[in-house]
Amino acid sequence: SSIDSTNARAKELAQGGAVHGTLVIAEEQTSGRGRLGRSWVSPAGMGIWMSLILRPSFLPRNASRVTVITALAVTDAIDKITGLTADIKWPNDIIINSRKVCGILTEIQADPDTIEYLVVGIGLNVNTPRDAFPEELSQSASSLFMESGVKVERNILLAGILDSFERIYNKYEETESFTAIMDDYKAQCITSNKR
Ligand code: BTX
Repeated sequence: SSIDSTNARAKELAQGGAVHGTLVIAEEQTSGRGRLGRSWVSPAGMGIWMSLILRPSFLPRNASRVTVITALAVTDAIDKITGLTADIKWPNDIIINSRKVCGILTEIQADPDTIEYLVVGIGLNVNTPRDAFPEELSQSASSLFMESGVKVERNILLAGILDSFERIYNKYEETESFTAIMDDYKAQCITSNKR
């Protein structure tokens, strides 16, 4: 129900041998983390705060591709379940109407040619009302509820994200071909060809 950070917990579990596909999900994070030591606001009961443990067969240098796959899975599920059109801001933000609704944090433990484990953290503002964001995020952050005016069943969205993720990830792992995935990413990426 409440945890410091699902990414931190997932890394502990992975270190202890948790299997590929283990999911850590919380109603609330008290120290949700973004990249580069930044924090992620994760109030109780309003969003999806989760971390997936993976043990990929591909090389560590391709680990960042999981962020791309995750971004596509999240936008696909948002589109299918809410009808909202979400864009991707390189490399790891999901944006609707110029505001951030989701961030992705991918962390790996690897040696030079093997990934021991990878943790992909997803923070998605689902039913967050405007006044639940701190003042400093009032211009930059949004939620699916704020954009559509409709509350979304988080379990259904969660299932949709995992379903899309599994489809795209498994196809990549089987074929090791990233071209089609990158084409989809570029088509949705609002930072392409911009400074
Ligand atoms: P980021 O470093 O790209 O973005 C962090 C920045 O986004 C913050 O500095 C702040 O400006 C803004 N921000 C913070 N909270 C929110 C929010 N709820 N909505 C919109 N903007 C916000 C992005 O990092 C990666 C975030 C991953 C979060 C997930 S949640 C599950 C998992 N566990 C964990 O500790 N982190 C990940």
